[in-house]
Amino acid sequence: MNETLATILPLDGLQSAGTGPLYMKLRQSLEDAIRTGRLGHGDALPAERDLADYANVSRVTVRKAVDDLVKDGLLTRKHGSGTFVAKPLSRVEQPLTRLTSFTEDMARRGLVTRSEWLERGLFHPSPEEMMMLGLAPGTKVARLGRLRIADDMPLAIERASISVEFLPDPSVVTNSLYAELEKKNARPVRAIQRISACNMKDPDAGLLAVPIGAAGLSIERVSYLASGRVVELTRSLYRGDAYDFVAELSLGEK
Ligand code: 16G
Repeated sequence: MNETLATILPLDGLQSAGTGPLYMKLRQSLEDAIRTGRLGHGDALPAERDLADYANVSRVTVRKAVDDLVKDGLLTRKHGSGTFVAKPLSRVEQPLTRLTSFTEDMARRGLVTRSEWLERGLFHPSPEEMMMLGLAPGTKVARLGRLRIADDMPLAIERASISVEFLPDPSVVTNSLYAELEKKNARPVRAIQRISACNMKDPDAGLLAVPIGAAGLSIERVSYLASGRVVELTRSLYRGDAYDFVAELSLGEK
């Protein structure tokens, strides 16, 4: 084991090399092994005790180095089975001109999507929902709050409000909201989307598996039917490290 470790993780002079805390030096050696591919995606890290023995440091030092790499997304901990080298994050490039759904966008990229439900039901609307969705007094609103996950990576938190007229029973939405709206001839044909920068707070940061304060994109989408009726008001929080929104620009007519 130590012979293999010596090739994967050369630690010559870890104790004497340079200044700075020991855990940072160990962290750097582990990071180098990951970045150069000596430790590949999915590889298991040796047990904390073995790593501590091999590097001749305390288990606390190993834990701090590993914690740091987990926080930065280079390693992941799987409950009960150990610590593994994480899959590198590939950014999603999302055109800003097509009115597509999350499920369709991910399917086009060959990614498998799933959602964790944060909220799904009928509620008394807020004054904003009443106004934006044009709800009659006394009617309810359907709310769908979801953590959206593609290939096991949480990408966004989406909170959608839909008039009961278009979605009387929110429990019918299992995967795609737009697919359900389509069945009712209420799939939006036009939308206005507003994107702004934000910093992640808890509990959103925890759900999206990013550190508190990490960069995020806050997106509001108001979608319309051909008749001009608003069908959807959705507020979303996307991971800033996972998304590029791309718009094609052309020279306007003079
Ligand atoms: C997209 C939309 C969201 C819409 C959802 C429907 C953005 C920022 N948001 O994620 O407004 O509700 O798609 O997806 O693009 P679904 O049909 O997979 O539920």
